[in-house]
Amino acid sequence: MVRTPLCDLLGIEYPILQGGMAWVSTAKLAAAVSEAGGLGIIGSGHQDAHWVREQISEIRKVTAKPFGVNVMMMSPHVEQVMEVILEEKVPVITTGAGNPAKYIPRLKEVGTKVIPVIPSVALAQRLEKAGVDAVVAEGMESGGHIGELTTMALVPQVVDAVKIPVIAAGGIGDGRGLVAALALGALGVQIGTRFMCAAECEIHDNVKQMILKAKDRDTAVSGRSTGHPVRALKNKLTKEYEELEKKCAPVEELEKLGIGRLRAAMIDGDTEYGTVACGQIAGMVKEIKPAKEIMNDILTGAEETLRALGVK
Ligand code: TUI
Repeated sequence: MVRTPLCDLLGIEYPILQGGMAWVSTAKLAAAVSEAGGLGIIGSGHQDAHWVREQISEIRKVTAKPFGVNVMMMSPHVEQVMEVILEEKVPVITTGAGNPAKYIPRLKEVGTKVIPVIPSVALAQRLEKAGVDAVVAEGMESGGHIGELTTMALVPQVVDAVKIPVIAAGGIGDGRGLVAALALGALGVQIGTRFMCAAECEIHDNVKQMILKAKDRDTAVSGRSTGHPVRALKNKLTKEYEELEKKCAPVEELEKLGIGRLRAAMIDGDTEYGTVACGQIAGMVKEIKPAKEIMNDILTGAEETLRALGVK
């Protein structure tokens, strides 16, 4: 089975992290991934500290294995969420959409491993100096808030620029992607979209069905002009965004259009006017199955790929 030094660093069996997706990655999904030998990650998004504490309590009821919490640095609750993470001595945090440097000393004191998601070499280097344990280099094939570089271009440049472990994310959904990431020098992968169609994932069924039907060109990036580009499945909302951006609509108008839309998709199942955030590999997701089977598919796929390449 595929194992790397990242497994020892995090106390997991396989070098697979499940993306900490807002409104998607609940304790139930994260527990299933951790139980299957990966690192399940609770996505805290814009949720408050109380919600995060409850989710940590939920995951601890069902698994004794390591887990993570993703902290969205643009959340209005970020300070209080970090306090909960410190109090609960969460094993691992990942961060997104910003720089967690100021929290690192206190997190290290309680033994929390800190793994920021980064879209560039410069930020990876800055955070390595600040003492992070690893980085997730996330390419723009990902869903949700994205950077500018592709995974293929970003990962090897980050690998060459830092000494800490690099985890690849963006456009990875099966064993071939895992092997490709390892070939680029990553010690593991973070996978989001594939786990949205896990049986344990609690998002609305409309979203799962839309992903199952998606083809390769069905995602679009909205909001480039606001400085916060978001990849999601094309629908009436992304069409409206496109038209407003073409007309050079004011940033406030564009931002107003996005408020509450992620929740509308994931919880209420509004696949027409909600933000159905997901990555470009949506076109490869063909079945809903338990997280353990998804993990097995990825791992056996990786072994088959290595065999086909003649790697022992
Ligand atoms: O964070 C994500 N994906 C997300 S966050 C999210 S909620 C949201 N919705 C609208 C706007 C913004 C967020 C939905 N999906 N992925 C990790 C990620 N982090 N991608 C890009 C970044 C990033 C961007 C800039 C990380 C650091 C950064 O640094 C800026 C700085 O402070 O230097």
